[in-house]
Amino acid sequence: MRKPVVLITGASGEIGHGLIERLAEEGSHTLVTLDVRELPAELKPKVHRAIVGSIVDKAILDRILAEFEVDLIFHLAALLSTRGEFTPLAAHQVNVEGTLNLLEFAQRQGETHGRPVVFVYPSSIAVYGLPDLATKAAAGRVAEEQFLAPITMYGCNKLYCEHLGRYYARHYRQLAAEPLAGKVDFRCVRFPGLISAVTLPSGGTSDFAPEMIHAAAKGEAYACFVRPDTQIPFMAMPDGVEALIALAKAPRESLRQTVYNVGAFAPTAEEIRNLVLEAFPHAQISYKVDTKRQAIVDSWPADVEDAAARSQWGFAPQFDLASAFGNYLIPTIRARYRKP
Ligand code: AKB
Repeated sequence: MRKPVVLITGASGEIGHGLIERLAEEGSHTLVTLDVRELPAELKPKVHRAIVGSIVDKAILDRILAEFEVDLIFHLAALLSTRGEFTPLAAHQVNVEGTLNLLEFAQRQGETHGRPVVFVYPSSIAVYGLPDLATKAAAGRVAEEQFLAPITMYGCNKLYCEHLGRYYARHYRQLAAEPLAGKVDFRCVRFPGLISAVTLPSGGTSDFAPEMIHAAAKGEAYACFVRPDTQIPFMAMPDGVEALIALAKAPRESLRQTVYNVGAFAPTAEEIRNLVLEAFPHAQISYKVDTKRQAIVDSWPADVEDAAARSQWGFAPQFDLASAFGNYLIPTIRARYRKP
């Protein structure tokens, strides 16, 4: 009686835009979206239902449970690191309580239709907490089990939700008379800074990269809020979307862990600036370091070790630094702001 669908939360955000385009292109899923903001008009024809509401509203999730049969969830809704530092309790409510609501929703879906619900969850390099720059430089490419000491509310939220997902997948109500775990097939990628050519950055601390490019393309001066030597891993948004889809499709038996690093390239802010100046020679890009946001980015790894994702479910980013800029970011962003 219930319509089988894929549920995407946070669908109006940076990742959601690309994910909806790709899944609609594939055409093999009926999409239902949930976001506190209206779904952008250009995406609405690609989805079956665009619900405006919050993941913290259990009544909305109950209504979705009653109407739709969900086998796959992409849970993208989150308040990112910078925004979360201005409203830490709101970040906890959305990022943790909202995610707990979604995990409980997935559990109930699995109990009603009898199949595991694949729950794809984007975590972040924000779960890492390198104690100082010397340790960050020595650590190089950080593995999933290293330096898990986040210094932002967002990073704390993401790390705790990784554990929540593992609990639902393996240990849920383990003292019950009947086994109830296993209804939620939790799968998580820890994203680096994602750079989209299509959507504008929204409240992240890795946003200096996309902000710099978009400002140059608009002919606006930009003061980068981190030092020139600042290095963290990044990824072009299309590769982030492909990673979510590939992880969702991976055969259960091929996955030997629940949380995976994924990376593509790890430039310094100055290397990004140089690439932007190559494309926009008149761009005015200065540095005005925000020491507090700098401290957040300095706690994140210079790069990540992602061999497990590559070997267990075939993660393979299409874009390296040069092609991300040359073939995706610069041409798409330039076209976006080209004056008619
Ligand atoms: C942020 O900057 O908060 C996010 C992230 C790195 O997860 N883009």
